[in-house]
Amino acid sequence: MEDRSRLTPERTAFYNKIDKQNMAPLWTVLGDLVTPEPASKCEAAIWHFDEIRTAMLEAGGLITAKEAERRVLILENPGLRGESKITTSLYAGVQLVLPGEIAPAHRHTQSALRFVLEGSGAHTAVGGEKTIMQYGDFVITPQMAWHDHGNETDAPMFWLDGLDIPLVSILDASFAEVLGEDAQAITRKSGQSYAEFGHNLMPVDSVRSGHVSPIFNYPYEQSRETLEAMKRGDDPDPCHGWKLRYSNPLDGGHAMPTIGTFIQLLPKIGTLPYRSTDATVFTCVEGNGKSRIGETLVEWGPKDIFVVPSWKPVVHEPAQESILFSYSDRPVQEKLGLWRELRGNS
Ligand code: GTQ
Repeated sequence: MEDRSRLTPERTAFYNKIDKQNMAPLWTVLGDLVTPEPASKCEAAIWHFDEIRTAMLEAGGLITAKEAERRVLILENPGLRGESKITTSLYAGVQLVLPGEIAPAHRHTQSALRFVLEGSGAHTAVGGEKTIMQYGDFVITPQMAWHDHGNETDAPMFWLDGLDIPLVSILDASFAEVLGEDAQAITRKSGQSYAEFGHNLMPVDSVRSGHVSPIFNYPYEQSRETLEAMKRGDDPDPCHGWKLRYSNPLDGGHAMPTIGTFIQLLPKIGTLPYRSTDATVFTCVEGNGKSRIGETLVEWGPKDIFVVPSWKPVVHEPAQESILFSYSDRPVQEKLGLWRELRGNS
């Protein structure tokens, strides 16, 4: 085994010769390509919101949302610097829209989620409908849907952006265009999608395509109420506490085709070790505590963002009952038959 990477003058000469023909030996790299378990460059890491917020307000003085198109600071995984990735397959950024600003309409094949971190009452428009955003709301921008963001309130609005940019990039499937106008035409009443699809009912002749949820704002108030109801009725799961998956009412699947989204209530007693192949981005919505991610300890409070790499065991130790929102590439791995989990210490 160990011998196969050893260089001899004959082997070196051979490798140099075939190198010019765009060929390379598999046996020197096989162990790095086909690993016995995930070997990711993605590292456990945390970003504290107060630091992000300070930097974002500084960015706010340097460039307008309109000039930037999207005024966002990318959260770059320390093991993947320069790649605009928070995990190997997903992107994260924090976006700031200041009072009176507009982030102009564009669309792209990448899907986006927003998770509101600060501010109340700014809007995003998707498919001709505006949704007003509040703390803890989970908002979807489906692929190729025109979207623009605006803030008519008198306070800055911050949200976490999660996109499948690296996934789309590896598939070479990126298409994007700008509308050429700041805001798209509004053709539907604000809240109409949620009214029609958010209550176990849907228009009888709805012809919406199934792969993305027609609900594009899952209000926090509702998610929180559901967590509380679950807590009243069920014991906590030892690894997750009380955990919900945001679902698509059309088929019960994930709300987005490429990004799985979750919200969980951690009991004060914390959780047992858990690992899964979907590297996961977390943000704390309420409470505070610590998480042990392999050898790394992260300490989080509201709006802090941390990342758990693929197959790294995670244990959550909240200081009090706490709520975490999270997202990962789980839907993709499930569709491909790749998703795995391991509960407990085994
Ligand atoms: O709001 O459309 O963080 O296109 C990165 C790319 C946000 C957006 C990002 C985007 C957007």
